[in-house]
This record gives sequence, structure tokens and C-alpha cells, in this order.
Amino acid sequence: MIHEKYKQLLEQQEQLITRQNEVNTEFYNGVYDRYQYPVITRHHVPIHWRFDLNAQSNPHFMERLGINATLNPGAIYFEGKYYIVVRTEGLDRKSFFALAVSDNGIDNFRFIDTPLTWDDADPEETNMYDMRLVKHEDGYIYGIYCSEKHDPEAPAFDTSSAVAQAGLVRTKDLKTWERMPNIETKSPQQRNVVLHPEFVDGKYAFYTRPQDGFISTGSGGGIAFGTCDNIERPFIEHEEVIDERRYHTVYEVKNGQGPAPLKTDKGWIHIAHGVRNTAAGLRYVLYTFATSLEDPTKVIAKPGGHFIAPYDDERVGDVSNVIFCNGAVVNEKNEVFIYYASSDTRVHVATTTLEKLVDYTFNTPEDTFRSLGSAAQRKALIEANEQLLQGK
Ligand code: M1P
Repeated sequence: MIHEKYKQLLEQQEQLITRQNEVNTEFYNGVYDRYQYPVITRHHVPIHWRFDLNAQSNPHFMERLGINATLNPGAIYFEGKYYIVVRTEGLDRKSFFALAVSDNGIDNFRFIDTPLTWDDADPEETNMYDMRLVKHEDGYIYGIYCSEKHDPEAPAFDTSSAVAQAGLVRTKDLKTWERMPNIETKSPQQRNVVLHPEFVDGKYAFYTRPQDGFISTGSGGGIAFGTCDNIERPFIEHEEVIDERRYHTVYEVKNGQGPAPLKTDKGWIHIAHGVRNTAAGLRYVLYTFATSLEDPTKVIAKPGGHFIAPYDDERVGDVSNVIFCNGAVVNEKNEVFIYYASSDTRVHVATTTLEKLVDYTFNTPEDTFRSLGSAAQRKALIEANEQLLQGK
């Protein structure tokens, strides 16, 4: 017999899922819209994924497998719908991937099927997270995710150091997934590995983030570019850093490619995350840059400062002061949906257009890397505006 409490929780959840999301009119920057509500929270996870519904085996209707957070989704626009593959973290700290779908990309996201599983290619793999979903021109949809295990070289007392590598899966229908070998590079650790959607000189191309340590990038770091011949035995021989970290910027401590870059007439638009240190810990924000269509290793535009940073309630969560993005999609109207998580806790959407992203990325002043340079930039803006206001 189904426990009577189930119906009540289901009704409450249905109200949450079907709630209309509106643009947050208190926020304006002309670049993108923010929305009133997150698009996915842990409360969206189906009741029957968390509770044993049976009144006999669960008389107190206890949540048997709770969810701690829903964050960092990969995203794809597929057959006219908006799919996100959500990093869904249980109370046991393990993340798994779960698909949620919406007709309009801004509300009514609903988890479907069951959590994604595939053949176990690496019995040492402990945690999986942050999948980038990419429709490649070879016809497959690839998912690259962070595959993490305990560092086998850590001393016995150190039970927290981990090694991160890039796990690889592929599908054609978002239902059946094929686990492929991990992507190998010469770097001891990898996170934020992303597949470029097109072949480059006939090869599969990737954005990587070589690093020495687990949290710290050590002597590595920066967003790198590399290619491989065979996606079924993926080995990236050479990684060339194309977007470095740099002192006194929003990507001073580390950075990483977000979703696969978006193709425009002017170049590939990248949404990346940058990290800096503060007295309150690391602060993660998003920034953009553009690379050349002819040579994807060449950065051709890069605005100064952040593109999206934690805003109001977004500042607080499991890991506060974090905005992270690994999913963005473009629909047939060239509208862009950027799915980002705040403070490693819940998922939001920001909407814009390709045209606006190009304008922002190519026409926002670059970082001058010095305060006097920034002051001069602002002074020039003020003086030009004053002339305009005085009708000169
Ligand atoms: O906690 C913030 C983010 O930290 C990591 O990102 P990075 O590898 O760039 O430091 C990831 O664990 C990410 O999932 C998380 O949101």
C-alpha cells in the first residue's frame, strides 16, 4: 500500500515544478536576463527517487535516500526541447547524473527516466560530476565528466586527496549511453575537459585544464587546447594553454572552460569560470572570451572582469560565493540559455542572444591589468557621455 503522505508531497512538488518563471526585473545589465526562481533545486527531484513509498516498509514515511544538492548541469537543445544533465548529489556526497527536460528552457523542468548509468569501465572511480554535453559533427552526443578517485599516492593518513580525470560517454538518443575509456593526457590531473563540437584539421579537439594538484592547479592551470585522432582510444598528446590565469584578475587562481564554445559569424564564444582567492575563500565567477573560427587556439577578444557573478541569494550555499557553468544551448532563434549553478547548490538560467553575446564579448573593454588603466577607461567613458549629454 502506498503511504498516504505521498500524495501530499507530490501535490506540493507539482506546484513547485509548474510554477511560472519570470524575468527578474530588479536586475538589468543589457547583456542577459536573470530569472526570479532557480530552474532546478533538490526539491525538484522526484519523490519516488528519495522515499520508499510502501507504507509497510516505511511506516513513518522517512526519506531513505535524500538529495543534498542539484548543480552544474550539462545542457543540450535536442528535438525542440531543453535537456539538462544535472549533477545530483545525494546525502552520501556521491554525485550522479540525471536528465531533466523543459519545453521552454526557463521553467517546468522535470526529471525523467532514472539516474544515468552505464558499464563500469573503472572500478576505482568514486565520484562523477560536471558533465559537458556536446553534439559533435560525427553524429554522436558526447558527455565528458570529471571522474574522481582517491589519490593512490596519498599517505595513509590523507583520506581526502583525490585524482581527477576526464570520463567519456556517448549517446545518440539521451537514453542509451556507451561508456568509453577515460581521456588520457600527460597531465597528472584533469578537470573541466570539454569537446569542441567540430573536427579541427580532421581531428577531435578538446579544451583541457592540466593541473598538478586536486584543488590547486599547481604549476599547471589555464584553459588548454589539444587534439586526438581516435575518440575510441582518446589520448591528447599535446596541450597548448590558450587562456592563462593571471595576477589580479577574476581568473587569478584558476580557470576552466565551461560548456563547449558557441559558434558565431565573428568567432567561437567561450563561457568560462575564473577563480580568485579572498579572505572568505575562493570566489568563482564566469567570464567570456572569443577564439578565431580559422584557428581555435587564438583568442581574439576578451572582456575585462566577470560576466556572471553570485547575485543576492546566489551567494550562499554548500560552497558559498560560487557561480559555475558547464551547460549553455542555442535554439533555432539564436536565443541562448545559460544554465549555471549558484554556490554548488541549485541551478539557474540566464537568457540572452548570440548577437548580444558577440556584442558583449567584442565590445566590452579589456582588462588593463592596472588600476590606473581601469580609471582611464572609465574617465574616457564619462567624458564621452558628458559631451553627449551636453549635446556637443
Ligand atoms: O566548488 C566550486 C567548483 O569547484 C570545482 O571547480 P574547479 O575544478 O574549477 O576548481 C568543481 O568541483 C566544481 O564542480 C565546483 O562547482
